[in-house]
Amino acid sequence: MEGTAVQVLEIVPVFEFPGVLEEVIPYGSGHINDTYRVTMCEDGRQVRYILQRMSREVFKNPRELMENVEGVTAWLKKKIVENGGDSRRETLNLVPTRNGQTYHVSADGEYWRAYLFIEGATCYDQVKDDHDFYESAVTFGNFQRLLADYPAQTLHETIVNFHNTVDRFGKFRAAVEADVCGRAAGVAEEIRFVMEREAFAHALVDRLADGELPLRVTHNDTKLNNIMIDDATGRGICVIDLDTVMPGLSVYDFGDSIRFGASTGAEDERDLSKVSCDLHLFEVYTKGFIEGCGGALTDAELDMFVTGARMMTFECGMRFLTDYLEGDHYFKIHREGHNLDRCRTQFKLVADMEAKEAEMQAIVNKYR
Ligand code: ADP
Ligand code: GN1
Ligand code: MG
Repeated sequence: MEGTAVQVLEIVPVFEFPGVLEEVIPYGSGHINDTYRVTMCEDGRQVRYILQRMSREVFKNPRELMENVEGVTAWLKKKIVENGGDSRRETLNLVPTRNGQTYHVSADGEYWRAYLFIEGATCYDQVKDDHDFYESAVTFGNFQRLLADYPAQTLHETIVNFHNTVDRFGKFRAAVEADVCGRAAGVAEEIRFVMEREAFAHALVDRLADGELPLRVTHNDTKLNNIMIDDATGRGICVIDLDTVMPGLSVYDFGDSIRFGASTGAEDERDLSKVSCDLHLFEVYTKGFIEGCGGALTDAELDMFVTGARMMTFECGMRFLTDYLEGDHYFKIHREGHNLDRCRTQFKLVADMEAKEAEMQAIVNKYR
């Protein structure tokens, strides 16, 4: 079997999914893992699960990654139960393998895991109304609060220097210099955009280093499609995609949500005239996130919210461009130039946020 890709259908029987298999389909629009939705027929009713092949390109130490997921989900479950919530819907629940493991290593060396499928809730790729975005903000803020006293020293750093924008800048520069695909000449304008902002790349990292900004347990990937909104109540119910829960800055979580959700266009929109930072959505999210964090934020953190939004957008654009230069090995792409399209929307947003900085700060000041 070594060297041959193991098919998803061979993996289904490994996990504790009672009943008879009805269907397995690729699912969701994440850029990292291979996600499938499994439907079983159990006692005449359909029961669904999420089955994922974790990206080996991205997660170099899947065992440690799974230790984090186990630890964080168990912690959240305990808190949810204490608060009288429904722990089968308000946090991810790992489904074990038939021999009691939380993940499976297939013959081709891939790592697999399964979760209960959260029913009656939706992951949105774009904001459809203010209310959903507000709910996502409260839920992400609340998530940070629930993890405030998590034993951070037990968390593995699943991706080292994940939001170290200075380190990202260095890797970007190396990718430009190596130019392994010969693509650099075609993106001179985008490269210049990054180079002009070398000093900016330090704005958060330096404040973390000098102790001005506190290190917290954060999600680090707070885009709108990493949260589930209840179809019946419209409430944010569950934060998903826990692969990057690590010590980080509160403004990373705030900023990444703005980057994705407050944009008037999709992350990969090719018509850049459709892409800008919507100040109304920025306000909606700011209000919700501050409420969700429940007074835990310091003045220094609130001072950095606007920078956080710009930084996460800049960093993500730089990451997409790095991946484009290196031949698209990190983010999944679905068309030629996809990572370049994504990079361009991010840089359009960064420029827009630079122009709107004073207005954005005034909004943060209104809710602090
Ligand atoms: P990636 O790291 O590739 O983004 P995610 O863990 O975010 O992977 O999963 C991809 C998508 O699968 C999500 O955006 C969501 O639509 C769906 N998904 C993941 N977990 C669940 C779940 N437990 N219940 C329902 N849908 C889920
Ligand atoms: C990836 O896994 P997913 O699709 O939710 C990436 C994020 C980026 C995002 C850009 C582990 O998120 O850091 O911000 O794409 N996740 C990882 O859309 O690198
Ligand atoms: Mg995701």
